[in-house]
Amino acid sequence: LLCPSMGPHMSKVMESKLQHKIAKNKALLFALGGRLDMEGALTTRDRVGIQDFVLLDETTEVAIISNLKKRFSKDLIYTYIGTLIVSVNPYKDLDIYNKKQMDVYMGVNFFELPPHIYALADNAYHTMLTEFNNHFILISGESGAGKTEASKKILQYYAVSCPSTTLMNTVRDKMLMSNPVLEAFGNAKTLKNDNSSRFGKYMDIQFDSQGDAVGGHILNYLLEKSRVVHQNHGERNFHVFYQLVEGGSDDLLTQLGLKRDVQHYYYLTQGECAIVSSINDKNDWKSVKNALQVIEFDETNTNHLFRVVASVLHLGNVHFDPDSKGHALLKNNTELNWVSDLLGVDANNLKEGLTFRKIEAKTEQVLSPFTIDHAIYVRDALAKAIYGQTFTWLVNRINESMENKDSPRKTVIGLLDIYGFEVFYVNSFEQFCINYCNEKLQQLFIQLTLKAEQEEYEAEGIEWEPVQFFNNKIICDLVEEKHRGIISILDEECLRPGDATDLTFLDRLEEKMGNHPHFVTHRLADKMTRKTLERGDFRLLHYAGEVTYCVVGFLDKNNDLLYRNIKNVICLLQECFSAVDTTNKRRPETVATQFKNSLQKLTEMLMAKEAWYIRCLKSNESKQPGQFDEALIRHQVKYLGLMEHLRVRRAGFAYRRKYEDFLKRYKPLCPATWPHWRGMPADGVEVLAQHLGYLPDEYKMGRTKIFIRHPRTLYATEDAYEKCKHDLGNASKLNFNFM
Ligand code: AD9
Ligand code: MG
Repeated sequence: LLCPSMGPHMSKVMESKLQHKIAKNKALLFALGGRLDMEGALTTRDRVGIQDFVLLDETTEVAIISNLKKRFSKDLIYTYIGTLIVSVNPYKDLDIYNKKQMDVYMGVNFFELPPHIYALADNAYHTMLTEFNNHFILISGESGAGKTEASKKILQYYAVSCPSTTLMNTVRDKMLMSNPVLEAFGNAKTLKNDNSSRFGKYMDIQFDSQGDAVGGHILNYLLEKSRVVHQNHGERNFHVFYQLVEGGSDDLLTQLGLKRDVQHYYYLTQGECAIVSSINDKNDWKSVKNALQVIEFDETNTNHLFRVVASVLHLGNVHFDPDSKGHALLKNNTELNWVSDLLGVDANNLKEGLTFRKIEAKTEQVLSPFTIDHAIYVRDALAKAIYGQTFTWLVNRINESMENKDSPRKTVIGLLDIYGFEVFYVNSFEQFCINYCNEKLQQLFIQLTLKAEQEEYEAEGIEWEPVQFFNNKIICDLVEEKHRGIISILDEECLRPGDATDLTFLDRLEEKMGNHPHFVTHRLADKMTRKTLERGDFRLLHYAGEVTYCVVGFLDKNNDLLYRNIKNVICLLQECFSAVDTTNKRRPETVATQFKNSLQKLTEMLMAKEAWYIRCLKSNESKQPGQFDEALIRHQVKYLGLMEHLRVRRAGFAYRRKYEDFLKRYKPLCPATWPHWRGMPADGVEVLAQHLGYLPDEYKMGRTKIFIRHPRTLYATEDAYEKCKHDLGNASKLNFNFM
């Protein structure tokens, strides 16, 4: 029991133990890849690759990619770097997400089984329970890499595997069912992903002290509202529109005045791809309706939701003709009457709001007629506002439904699933916001992992080789710095009375940012990147690659203004629009500034939690199973900083634990420390380490923690501990607390 279980003396005991385990659970063969190498299990390693990059022989890019490729070809899509998971999108259903698999991963030591997001979910959960602290799982990667799928799998894991009561089951069902509803309203087909998240989502899963999931809360970030009125070629509007038209019952469509023909609706046809082979709108409609019931949407709320969706479709079909002076006249009243009917607003007010601007002079109100372009602009602004507010209302209702009303809340695990980095042929304000958000998350990752890791070594007084990594703070600053960043300059132009336009905004940018190493103006483009820029474009060199943004629409989208008289019209939609305050005369914050502030708050909130990471990689651009595009993977490996992360982990130590905790757990393994160690915990750990036969190079003693270089050392200690626990428990019936 107490024999040295490590180092040169370990082989016999450990070997037989390993053989036994291997026979029992083949998974361990993969898990202990590094160690098994030494024992001649090279074939396994050759076949399926190494499951933790920390155990790779060399940390070159070639080695990493070849390992990923090897594993991908065997449908092993997950690989660890320490406790971080790298996931490669398989673009096919794998039989690894089921109750059986969940059971396998429940309560198992992180490295004992093949990598899986269940292992990460389970470890976050158990750490939360034992350490009584809050956690979050940061899921990142570019558009289509698999973030949303990963977040759903994790939620399912908690829903299925945490202890439960009937009451809790309802909360869980609601959390699970919030997904199809939010995806219907917030996801859409883009060129990158058939189910692309067009909003950012952070979901707290709240647990009580028993570990029961007792509630949930969602924060949503900047919905891409412009999609409601415009879609690029090959893209669609939000799923819910197609679902309703394809799947709604005949009765419902009649009530809403809709035709069962997506081609009939201007807002659904601009991308010319209403039908997508991977999407079944009819079935999805059924799931959404069912989900709405689970999250306790009563008939009134559900009706309200459908009426809004239908009203947007009708609004898109409101067209204008010019009168003799070129002013906008409604082509006909049919669609407008439907809108007024569905939203319960006065048709004349609505008509006036769409074709005139009401200017309030000192004593009177003057109506100024719109041109056709202007009327279309106002119509689209109204559609976006209605949809955007409805989305916020929906999230609020879902939150009310998932609210934990009874159990005292203890701790949370947050799931962050935000729109991934994206580059299209034409990139606009939306991509600017999305890519900025990804910069912020990369910065958070850097701060929390690479820097934290280095700082911890320094704080613990442990020597190590500093690892150079690219810190994208410079790009975050470029975008968000007060008074100097792009957002500030954009806001200044938005507020500047007079002749401010998208192009004057670009001029200001060029004046102020001209020399920034990550900003390229069209004047400098040739020199710097040899790629020309159109007048009207600027280019940012993001951490994940360069993106050319077209400034057209930046000011408008950032202002996101609705004329007062049209605002008054939608204000009649009392419940949905309680957030629209027409009495407030102060100019609201611009869209980019609101977004910046909300990201700032999010970052601060996350910094106070313990982090877990899933880095998702896109395997190919054509969304095909079995295709591993090496160049694409290499690019992502590079910009996600996986090499640096690995080097940091390798330069350092895979495992670390506070002396007190380490001693508390493993003290039964050594007669000198069991049952009590009277001295300093650090001295006790040293005695323990010596006794366990740790080689000098294998561990370091920091100021407050022991650092262990390889996971295998820990596995062996854990094995000894498990055996000891068993033997001691049987032999003496001692009632001691091991952990
Ligand atoms: V975006 O930034 O929201 O545009 P995501 O969220 O990263 O993006 P998503 O999770 O939606 O990507 O995955 C894209 C598609 O890849 C899914 O619709 C699935 O068809 C496919 N996918 C992703 N992960 C898995 C998986 N683990 N197993 C099978 C997967 N298919
Ligand atoms: Mg997504």
